[in-house]
Amino acid sequence: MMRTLIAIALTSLAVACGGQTESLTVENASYRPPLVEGGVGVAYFSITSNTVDRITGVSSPQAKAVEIHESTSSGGMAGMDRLDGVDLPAGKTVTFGPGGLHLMVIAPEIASANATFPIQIALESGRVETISFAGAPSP
Ligand SMILES: [Cu+2]
Repeated sequence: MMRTLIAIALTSLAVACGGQTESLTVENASYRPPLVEGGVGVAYFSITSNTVDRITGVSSPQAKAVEIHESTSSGGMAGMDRLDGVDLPAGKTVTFGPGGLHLMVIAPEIASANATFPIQIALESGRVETISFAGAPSP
């Protein structure tokens, strides 16, 4: 009798964990290339995960490196901090945009006009997503 109860408990746990499919929604992915070769570009997007996760790494096959930054201002001085990762709460949109979180793209290859720029986002859950960023004109 006890053994049956345990079996039932384990079964319902498996259903609770496996019943929801992980999904990741990325919107407004835009990329601003550097003005000069070897410079630094910036990428913005918004991302929503339906399960709790964390961005743990960013990279691009077309750049030397990609870093996660957050803009700061203290005592009237604008600056930015480099972050190791960004938490993604379940179902909440996290926005990378001007004045806040952003991706810095170090020494990207110079792409032709209107080409998309690929950036891979690695998540703590093991998921890896490649996002195509739409090129924006240089400022
Ligand atoms: Cu930055």
